[in-house]
Amino acid sequence: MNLVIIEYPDKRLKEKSKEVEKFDAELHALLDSMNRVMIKSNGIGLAAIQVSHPKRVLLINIPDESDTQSFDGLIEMINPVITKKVGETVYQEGCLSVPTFYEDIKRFETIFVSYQDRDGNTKQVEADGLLSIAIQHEIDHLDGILFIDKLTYAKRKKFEKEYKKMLKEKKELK
Ligand code: QAP
Ligand code: CO
Repeated sequence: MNLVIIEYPDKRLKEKSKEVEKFDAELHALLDSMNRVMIKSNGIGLAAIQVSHPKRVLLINIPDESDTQSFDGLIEMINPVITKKVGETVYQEGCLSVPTFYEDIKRFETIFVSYQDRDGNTKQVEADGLLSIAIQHEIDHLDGILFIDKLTYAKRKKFEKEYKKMLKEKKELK
């Protein structure tokens, strides 16, 4: 499967993704292809909607201390649900679908997540730190929400201006 990451302002990023019901070879092929495109793009998280598949599927691969993405660090979550949220934390986020822009976003510090793995087995995880932030960011994608949707009005205006300029410069380079 050859996948392309879609970028803001593509309207498909606002779609609400559908629950996965079949844990079959097609799902496994999607997961494997998503992992390939995420690594190639230097991402640490990717939701299926970002590659035009509106399914409740997300991947996270937080690099270890040596900053290399090891295969054992890969987490695949199907139909994830946050069951408990504790505390508050702020982190400068980015997104493969909003290239070159980063801004501080407030999230829950610790979360408990219930999800299914690629074979449909139900799993539970307690997450904090960067993993917690990444899961919240990716679950937002499944509901059609981007991190820029969480900015204040003034910061969003500034983003739109900067982003338009970046897109124009990118176009002129081609
Ligand atoms: C989501 O984000 C995330 O602008 C994953 O030019 C964000 O992988 C999880 C990226 C913050 C946890 C904390 C962004 C790559 C990658 C860019 C990403 C870019 C190239 C973003
Ligand atoms: Co994102």
